[in-house]
Amino acid sequence: MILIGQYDSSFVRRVGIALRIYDLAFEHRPWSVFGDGERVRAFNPLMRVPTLVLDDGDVLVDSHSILDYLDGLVAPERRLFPQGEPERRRAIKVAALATGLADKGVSLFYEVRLHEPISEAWAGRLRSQIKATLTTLEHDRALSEGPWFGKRIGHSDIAVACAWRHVSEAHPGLIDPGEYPSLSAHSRRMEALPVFQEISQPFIPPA
Ligand SMILES: N[C@@H](CCC(=O)N[C@@H](CS)C(=O)NCC(=O)O)C(=O)O
Repeated sequence: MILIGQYDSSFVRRVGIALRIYDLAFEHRPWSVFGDGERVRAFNPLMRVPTLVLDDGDVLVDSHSILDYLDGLVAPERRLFPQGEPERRRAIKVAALATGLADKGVSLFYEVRLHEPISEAWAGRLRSQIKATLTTLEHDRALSEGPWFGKRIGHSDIAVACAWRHVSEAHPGLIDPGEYPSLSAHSRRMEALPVFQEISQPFIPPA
Protein backbone atom coordinates (compact mmCIF):
# COMPACT_ATOMS: atom_id res chain seq x y z
CA MET A 1 0.00 0.00 0.00
CA ILE A 2 1.06 3.56 -0.60
CA LEU A 3 -0.15 6.37 1.67
CA ILE A 4 -0.12 9.76 -0.05
CA GLY A 5 -0.06 12.97 2.00
CA GLN A 6 1.94 14.76 4.66
CA TYR A 7 1.61 14.00 8.36
CA ASP A 8 0.89 17.64 9.18
CA SER A 9 -2.60 16.77 7.91
CA SER A 10 -4.53 15.33 10.85
CA PHE A 11 -6.41 13.08 8.41
CA VAL A 12 -3.25 11.61 6.89
CA ARG A 13 -1.66 11.25 10.29
CA ARG A 14 -4.56 9.28 11.79
CA VAL A 15 -4.35 6.86 8.87
CA GLY A 16 -0.54 6.54 9.20
CA ILE A 17 -0.84 5.88 12.93
CA ALA A 18 -3.52 3.21 12.37
CA LEU A 19 -1.37 1.53 9.68
CA ARG A 20 1.52 1.34 12.16
CA ILE A 21 -0.64 0.09 15.05
CA TYR A 22 -2.13 -2.56 12.74
CA ASP A 23 1.38 -3.45 11.61
CA LEU A 24 0.40 -3.15 7.95
CA ALA A 25 3.29 -2.50 5.56
CA PHE A 26 3.05 0.71 3.55
CA GLU A 27 5.15 3.19 1.63
CA HIS A 28 4.70 6.87 2.35
CA ARG A 29 4.63 9.61 -0.29
CA PRO A 30 4.62 12.92 1.63
CA TRP A 31 3.19 14.92 -1.26
CA SER A 32 1.72 18.36 -0.68
CA VAL A 33 -1.81 18.96 -2.02
CA PHE A 34 -0.56 22.30 -3.34
CA GLY A 35 3.09 21.82 -4.34
CA ASP A 36 2.47 18.27 -5.63
CA GLY A 37 -1.18 18.77 -6.59
CA GLU A 38 -0.90 17.13 -10.01
CA ARG A 39 0.81 14.06 -8.55
CA VAL A 40 -2.04 13.72 -6.06
CA ARG A 41 -4.67 14.27 -8.77
CA ALA A 42 -3.21 11.39 -10.81
CA PHE A 43 -4.52 9.10 -8.05
CA ASN A 44 -7.42 11.10 -6.62
CA PRO A 45 -9.57 13.48 -8.71
CA LEU A 46 -10.49 15.34 -5.51
CA MET A 47 -6.78 16.27 -5.19
CA ARG A 48 -7.06 15.54 -1.49
CA VAL A 49 -5.13 13.58 1.07
CA PRO A 50 -5.10 11.03 2.56
CA THR A 51 -5.16 8.91 -0.57
CA LEU A 52 -4.35 5.22 -0.21
CA VAL A 53 -3.16 3.22 -3.22
CA LEU A 54 -3.78 -0.48 -2.73
CA ASP A 55 -1.52 -3.25 -3.96
CA ASP A 56 -3.99 -4.13 -6.76
CA GLY A 57 -3.91 -0.51 -7.97
CA ASP A 58 -7.32 0.48 -6.60
CA VAL A 59 -7.36 3.80 -4.77
CA LEU A 60 -9.22 4.72 -1.56
CA VAL A 61 -9.96 8.33 -0.58
CA ASP A 62 -11.12 10.01 2.63
CA SER A 63 -9.78 8.99 6.04
CA HIS A 64 -13.10 7.48 7.16
CA SER A 65 -13.40 5.08 4.25
CA ILE A 66 -9.69 4.27 4.31
CA LEU A 67 -9.85 3.37 8.01
CA ASP A 68 -13.02 1.38 7.48
CA TYR A 69 -11.12 -0.72 4.93
CA LEU A 70 -8.04 -1.07 7.15
CA ASP A 71 -10.19 -2.12 10.12
CA GLY A 72 -11.48 -4.98 7.99
CA LEU A 73 -7.94 -6.27 7.40
CA VAL A 74 -7.35 -7.10 11.06
CA ALA A 75 -9.03 -9.46 13.50
CA PRO A 76 -12.06 -7.92 15.30
CA GLU A 77 -10.27 -7.79 18.66
CA ARG A 78 -7.49 -5.63 17.18
CA ARG A 79 -9.81 -3.07 15.59
CA LEU A 80 -9.49 0.50 16.79
CA PHE A 81 -13.22 1.03 17.28
CA PRO A 82 -15.00 -0.95 20.02
CA GLN A 83 -16.93 -3.83 18.50
CA GLY A 84 -19.92 -3.80 20.87
CA GLU A 85 -22.67 -1.24 21.39
CA PRO A 86 -23.16 1.32 22.80
CA GLU A 87 -19.36 1.90 22.98
CA ARG A 88 -18.98 1.61 19.21
CA ARG A 89 -21.40 4.39 18.35
CA ARG A 90 -20.03 6.56 21.16
CA ALA A 91 -16.49 6.12 19.86
CA ILE A 92 -17.59 6.83 16.28
CA LYS A 93 -19.27 10.01 17.52
CA VAL A 94 -16.10 11.24 19.28
CA ALA A 95 -14.02 10.51 16.17
CA ALA A 96 -16.59 12.26 13.96
CA LEU A 97 -16.58 15.35 16.18
CA ALA A 98 -12.78 15.38 16.07
CA THR A 99 -12.56 15.03 12.30
CA GLY A 100 -15.35 17.58 11.88
CA LEU A 101 -13.37 20.02 13.99
CA ALA A 102 -10.27 19.27 11.93
CA ASP A 103 -12.31 20.00 8.77
CA LYS A 104 -13.27 23.37 10.26
CA GLY A 105 -9.61 24.02 11.03
CA VAL A 106 -8.65 23.31 7.41
CA SER A 107 -11.48 25.53 6.10
CA LEU A 108 -10.37 28.33 8.42
CA PHE A 109 -6.80 28.01 7.22
CA TYR A 110 -7.83 28.20 3.57
CA GLU A 111 -10.13 31.15 4.28
CA VAL A 112 -7.44 33.14 6.04
CA ARG A 113 -4.68 32.13 3.64
CA LEU A 114 -6.37 32.00 0.24
CA HIS A 115 -9.41 34.27 0.35
CA GLU A 116 -8.94 37.97 -0.38
CA PRO A 117 -10.59 39.70 1.40
CA ILE A 118 -11.19 37.29 4.28
CA SER A 119 -14.85 36.82 5.12
CA GLU A 120 -14.91 37.67 8.82
CA ALA A 121 -18.44 36.24 9.10
CA TRP A 122 -17.28 32.86 7.77
CA ALA A 123 -14.00 32.87 9.71
CA GLY A 124 -15.84 33.78 12.90
CA ARG A 125 -18.35 30.99 12.36
CA LEU A 126 -15.52 28.49 11.83
CA ARG A 127 -13.72 29.62 14.99
CA SER A 128 -16.92 29.30 17.02
CA GLN A 129 -17.60 25.82 15.60
CA ILE A 130 -14.08 24.73 16.54
CA LYS A 131 -14.38 26.07 20.08
CA ALA A 132 -17.86 24.63 20.67
CA THR A 133 -16.72 21.22 19.46
CA LEU A 134 -13.66 21.35 21.71
CA THR A 135 -15.95 22.18 24.65
CA THR A 136 -18.15 19.16 23.89
CA LEU A 137 -15.11 16.89 23.58
CA GLU A 138 -13.61 18.34 26.77
CA HIS A 139 -16.71 17.39 28.77
CA ASP A 140 -16.59 13.86 27.39
CA ARG A 141 -12.86 13.49 27.95
CA ALA A 142 -13.16 14.71 31.55
CA LEU A 143 -15.38 11.71 32.39
CA SER A 144 -12.52 9.21 32.31
CA GLU A 145 -8.76 8.85 32.17
CA GLY A 146 -6.59 6.61 30.02
CA PRO A 147 -7.95 5.37 26.69
CA TRP A 148 -11.26 7.01 25.78
CA PHE A 149 -12.93 3.60 25.37
CA GLY A 150 -11.77 0.20 26.54
CA LYS A 151 -8.27 -0.75 27.60
CA ARG A 152 -6.19 0.54 24.69
CA ILE A 153 -6.20 3.61 22.52
CA GLY A 154 -8.46 3.65 19.47
CA HIS A 155 -9.56 5.79 16.55
CA SER A 156 -11.24 8.33 18.89
CA ASP A 157 -8.06 8.94 20.89
CA ILE A 158 -6.04 9.24 17.71
CA ALA A 159 -8.49 11.52 15.86
CA VAL A 160 -8.79 13.96 18.77
CA ALA A 161 -5.02 14.21 19.33
CA CYS A 162 -4.35 14.67 15.59
CA ALA A 163 -7.03 17.36 15.26
CA TRP A 164 -5.78 19.16 18.40
CA ARG A 165 -2.23 19.28 17.10
CA HIS A 166 -3.21 20.44 13.62
CA VAL A 167 -5.53 23.22 14.79
CA SER A 168 -3.03 24.36 17.45
CA GLU A 169 -0.22 24.65 14.91
CA ALA A 170 -2.22 26.01 11.97
CA HIS A 171 -3.98 28.61 14.13
CA PRO A 172 -1.60 29.71 16.89
CA GLY A 173 -3.49 31.30 19.77
CA LEU A 174 -6.91 29.97 18.75
CA ILE A 175 -6.91 27.17 21.32
CA ASP A 176 -6.19 28.14 24.91
CA PRO A 177 -5.05 24.81 26.47
CA GLY A 178 -6.12 26.10 29.90
CA GLU A 179 -9.75 26.09 28.74
CA TYR A 180 -9.55 22.41 27.83
CA PRO A 181 -7.40 20.74 30.53
CA SER A 182 -8.57 17.18 29.83
CA LEU A 183 -8.04 17.46 26.07
CA SER A 184 -4.70 19.12 26.63
CA ALA A 185 -3.57 16.26 28.91
CA HIS A 186 -4.96 13.74 26.40
CA SER A 187 -2.97 15.33 23.62
CA ARG A 188 0.24 15.31 25.70
CA ARG A 189 -0.22 11.61 26.51
CA MET A 190 -0.82 10.70 22.88
CA GLU A 191 2.07 12.79 21.53
CA ALA A 192 4.43 11.04 23.97
CA LEU A 193 3.66 7.62 22.46
CA PRO A 194 6.34 6.27 20.10
CA VAL A 195 3.85 5.84 17.24
CA PHE A 196 2.78 9.50 17.51
CA GLN A 197 6.39 10.61 17.56
CA GLU A 198 7.22 8.52 14.51
CA ILE A 199 4.13 9.47 12.45
CA SER A 200 4.52 13.19 12.89
CA GLN A 201 5.34 16.37 11.03
CA PRO A 202 5.19 19.97 12.22
CA PHE A 203 2.63 22.03 10.31
CA ILE A 204 4.08 23.46 7.10
CA PRO A 205 1.89 26.16 5.51
CA PRO A 206 1.47 25.65 1.73
CA ALA A 207 3.85 27.84 -0.29
N1 LIG B 1 -12.84 14.42 4.94
C1 LIG B 1 -11.51 14.25 4.44
C2 LIG B 1 -10.73 15.55 4.63
C3 LIG B 1 -9.35 15.52 4.00
C4 LIG B 1 -8.75 16.92 3.85
O1 LIG B 1 -9.42 17.94 4.07
N2 LIG B 1 -7.48 16.95 3.45
C5 LIG B 1 -6.85 18.24 3.17
C6 LIG B 1 -5.47 18.28 3.77
S1 LIG B 1 -5.57 18.38 5.53
C7 LIG B 1 -6.74 18.38 1.67
O2 LIG B 1 -6.49 17.43 0.98
N3 LIG B 1 -6.94 19.61 1.15
C8 LIG B 1 -6.84 19.94 -0.23
C9 LIG B 1 -8.17 20.28 -0.84
O3 LIG B 1 -9.23 19.98 -0.22
O4 LIG B 1 -8.16 20.83 -1.94
C10 LIG B 1 -10.83 13.07 5.13
O5 LIG B 1 -11.29 12.68 6.22
O6 LIG B 1 -9.90 12.50 4.56
